[in-house]
Amino acid sequence: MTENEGLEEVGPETERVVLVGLQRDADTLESAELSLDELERLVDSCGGEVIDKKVIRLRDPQPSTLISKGHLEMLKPWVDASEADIFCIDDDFSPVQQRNLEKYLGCRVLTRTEIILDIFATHARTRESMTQVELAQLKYRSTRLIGAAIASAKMGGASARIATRGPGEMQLEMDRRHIRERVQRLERSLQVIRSQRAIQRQRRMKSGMPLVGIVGYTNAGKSTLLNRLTQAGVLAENRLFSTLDTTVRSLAMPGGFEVGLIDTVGFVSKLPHSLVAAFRATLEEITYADIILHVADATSPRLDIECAATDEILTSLKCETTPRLTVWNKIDRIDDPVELRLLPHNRPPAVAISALENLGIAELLSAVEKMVLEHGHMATLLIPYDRYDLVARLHRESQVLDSRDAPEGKLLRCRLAPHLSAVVAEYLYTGAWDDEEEVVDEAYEETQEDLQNPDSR
Ligand SMILES: Nc1nc2c(ncn2[C@@H]2O[C@H](COP(=O)(O)OP(=O)(O)OP(=O)(O)O)[C@@H](O)[C@H]2O)c(=O)[nH]1
Ligand SMILES: [Mg+2]
Repeated sequence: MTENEGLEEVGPETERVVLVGLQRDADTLESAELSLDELERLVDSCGGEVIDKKVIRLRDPQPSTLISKGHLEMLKPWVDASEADIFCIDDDFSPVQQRNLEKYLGCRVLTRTEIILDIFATHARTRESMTQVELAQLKYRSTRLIGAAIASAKMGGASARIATRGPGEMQLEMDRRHIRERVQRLERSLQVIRSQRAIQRQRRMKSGMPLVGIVGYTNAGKSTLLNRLTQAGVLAENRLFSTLDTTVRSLAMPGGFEVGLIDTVGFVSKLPHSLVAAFRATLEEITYADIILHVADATSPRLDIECAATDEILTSLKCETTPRLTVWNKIDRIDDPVELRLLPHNRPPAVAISALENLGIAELLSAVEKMVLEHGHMATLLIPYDRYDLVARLHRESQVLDSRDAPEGKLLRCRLAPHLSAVVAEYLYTGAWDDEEEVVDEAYEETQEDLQNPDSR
């Protein structure tokens, strides 16, 4: 029973949150503090108010409470004095540890993962992202449903909000069988979403437009960059995880040809596995990009950690070999000329820009164009002798790797510049290259079929 029972709802009160960072043996105090600052921003993003925060050394994690008895005795009066509704630790820990901490401290205890899941639940707008978030939450919470999570959700009373959103308390109380059924249903609808995405993707691929994926840590300025380049009108805000969906817009390169630019969900350190798994359909778009733009906030105090987290997630998506351009953003906030000069030499190839203040955008565009041209698709062409103009153009505007004379015309192997793919579509060659069995792989045969019969798929 709460004091307010029977009274009119007067709008949500902000929950009071205290944060505890853990400095493990491998961490410096500074890195633990920076991670805790990020947790503060995460809590802020889901509407909580951080009252106070502390870093403690974690030498010997306790199986029952994670934190040692000594530390707990020190923390208890601090939690009481701050009148906190939520005690949040900057890490993931077991449901048993969570339940014991709640019993001892007398308030709700949350993991970092629960905060991130809650932000996703608050920001999800489309059917796709809502389905993905609900799936991630159910999977995470079902592993913690040994009474602890329910007790935890109840502990805050009717006013508890953070980490109780999404699948509501009622759903949390469903038995495991019900949860399993719901998970299966969500997985099925995600499967439908994935196949719809595949169809859209195929259409884009047929258009021959190269794809450029914008990736990077949350709040790096990805959506601001997409808006700057294409007037896409995507929401860009100073809060973590503004974007949970994928937007694709076409962008004309200085040379005239178009690329598809993709903006998508940002990354964060210790991104929960359940979220990566649930957001596979969204993240998958990146795996089809011909080029990746890694946007990084050049002014972030956690730059190395943020870049490493991005690298790690790209590797887990098997994108580590996709050609990558580092885009150092927010240079309007850097005054030191030496730092500015050095930036493009860090993680090359790289460019330095300000998406907000429109600095370095021309350089960025030419760097993207250069990369797209360099890494254009491989193609084998048979050009009739009366189209020597085309052969000359290919030599000029694409990279011709090999050429030989055949009775019907000139055979060329080239890395095709994207703007030429439509021009030469009718000359794609599927026969054998001299003594080789098959020069052209299945992909080109499929392309050929698609070009002749665009409605076949
Ligand atoms: N000073 C400065 N701020 C920038 C720049 N680019 C983006 N920002 C700000 O950084 C914040 C985050 O920008 P977003 O474009 O939403 O970042 P994002 O990478 O899309 O973030 P998520 O979608 O949350 O992952 C906003 O407040 C922007 O105004 C820049 O070049 N300079
Ligand atoms: Mg965004």
